[in-house]
Amino acid sequence: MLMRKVPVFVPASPWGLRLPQKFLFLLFLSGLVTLCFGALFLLPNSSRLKRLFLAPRTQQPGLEVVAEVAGHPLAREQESPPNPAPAVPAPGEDDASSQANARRRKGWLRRTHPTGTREMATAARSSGSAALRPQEPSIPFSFDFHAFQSRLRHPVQGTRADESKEPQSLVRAQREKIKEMMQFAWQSYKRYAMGKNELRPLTKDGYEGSMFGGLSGATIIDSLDTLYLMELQDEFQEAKAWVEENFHLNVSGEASLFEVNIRYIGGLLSAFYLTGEEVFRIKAIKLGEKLLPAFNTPTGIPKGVVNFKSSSNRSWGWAMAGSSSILAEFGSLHLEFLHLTELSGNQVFAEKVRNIRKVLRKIDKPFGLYPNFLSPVSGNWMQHHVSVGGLGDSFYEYLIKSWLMSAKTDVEAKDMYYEALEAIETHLLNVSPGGLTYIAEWRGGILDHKMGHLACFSGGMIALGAEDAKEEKRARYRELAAQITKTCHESYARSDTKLGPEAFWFNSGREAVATQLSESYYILRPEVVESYMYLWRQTHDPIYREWGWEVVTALEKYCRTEAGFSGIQDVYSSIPNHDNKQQTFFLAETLKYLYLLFSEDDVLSLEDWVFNTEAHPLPVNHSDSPGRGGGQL
Ligand code: DMJ
Repeated sequence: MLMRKVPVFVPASPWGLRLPQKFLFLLFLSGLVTLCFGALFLLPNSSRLKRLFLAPRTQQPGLEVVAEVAGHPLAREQESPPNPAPAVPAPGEDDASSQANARRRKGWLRRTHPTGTREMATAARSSGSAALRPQEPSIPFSFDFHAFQSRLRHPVQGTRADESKEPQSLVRAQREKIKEMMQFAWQSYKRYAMGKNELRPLTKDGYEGSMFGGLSGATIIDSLDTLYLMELQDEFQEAKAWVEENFHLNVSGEASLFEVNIRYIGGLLSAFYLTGEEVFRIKAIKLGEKLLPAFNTPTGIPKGVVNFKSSSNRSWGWAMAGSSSILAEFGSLHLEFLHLTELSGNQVFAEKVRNIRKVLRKIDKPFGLYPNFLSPVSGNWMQHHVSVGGLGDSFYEYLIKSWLMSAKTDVEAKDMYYEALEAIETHLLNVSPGGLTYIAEWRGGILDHKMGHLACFSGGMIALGAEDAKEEKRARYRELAAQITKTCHESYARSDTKLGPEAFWFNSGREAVATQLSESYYILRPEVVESYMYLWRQTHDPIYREWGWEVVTALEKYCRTEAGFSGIQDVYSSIPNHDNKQQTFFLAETLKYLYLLFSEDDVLSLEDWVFNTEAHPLPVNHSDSPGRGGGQL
């Protein structure tokens, strides 16, 4: 019996069966641990697990975003990276920050070359510049920025002229002067109004206005691509840092669908396509989503105003007593909305604008013309006022540009454009007794013999569309574009300041001049220089650069103030009465088009880009290029 009482914890012998069992068990356990840990690094979509196990600062800032930009599946589900990029310090800050700034600048330069996307990604990673703010959720997408950039046919900033051969060339000096104007406009805005929508240069303060529903920084977002294009690196970084740190979308006012789309969404989309910086893509899409309630109408034709707080909509009170949507407003969404779908994978944006097209296609057009007021409830025209100036203008522009942006596959847009142009030619086009060609306004068959400054974009539009017209019309459209642009130049040349009035008439022997003070103002608008730019690219006739330079000279003389550029109240008075406003489109459009007028044709080549109506370049869908990934455009 005693013999049976062996203590259980004493091995029968040191080399008995229990020890090898233990050894094997330990071996198995350690193998299991190694396998699990290794899996963290080997399995796809493991970034969340990594974050659990690795201290945030051991990850490279922005790495996942860069992977996402390159279409890497690893990043699809990632949340915002833990270390957002620091804001760029203002010039004159301490040494450490200027070194960081210099590093960022270097990265920026490398990112400008479209074929150097690998370098761009590296630069974005090393500067942390693609990082999002922690509260900004990522939006999964499969857009391959690398493939997109490799499809561009020209470098964004053009091939470099050999400047050593022509160091003092006139055109280069002119371009530099325009760049200096942009720098001055930006610095003035930054100094007195940073973060506000616009600068008031006389009172040296900022102005918010009521068009943007509480969104801020309209000048910043409208300026991003111009700063980038002009290689104003420090200024571009300042603008980008503001977007990263301070551009908040949780606002609750009433906004103009049109203005938010063309300025904010257009500006953010361009900034994304030029740089690949994720922050611009995310904010463009998020803002696009905030605009969608405008489309909640029986026809799907959006109303002009959207309430960001209640997600309700309404028409402008002045639009047929609040009953109408405006042709130029709902007709100028197509380019941006297709790109929102392209960059988000969300079909809703494309569906909204395709529906607008469908409604317009179906509805009867008086004499083939498109009136400016349409009921979003019944889908009927509310008044027969037709104009290629205000209220109508960019609707026509977006038809021809939709055709071009689709790499000439959107035949419906093309047909609609040429049919509309035929009708305009037949019913609105006139030649004055003095031989000036102009496009009048049409009110149920009666003509107003006037052109608005806004209508002067049409010279450029007709030039842009001339090449794809029926063969027998091509020369005619080229000539028409040149004639209209000449008339718009006359409206400048006939004023004391050599700047053009808001509207000019062809009546009783007075031609291309405003007839009352209320139409004599100039608010830094771009349409005339926009046409000079397109006509220059089409003809290379030096007259367009001469005319463009006249505008530069006049802007310097009459619109430049101590603290920025300002509009003037009367172009017929050589003693300027400033309106105290530096409009955002002066930086987005007027200065950009002037700069392009004095640049080579392959800078933002028209083979690669279409400009939205706020001059923000959006890429053409080169579907014939290898690597094209079934886009929406
Ligand atoms: C810009 O905001 C756009 O060009 C728009 O289409 C019409 N007008 C202004 C500039 O004049």
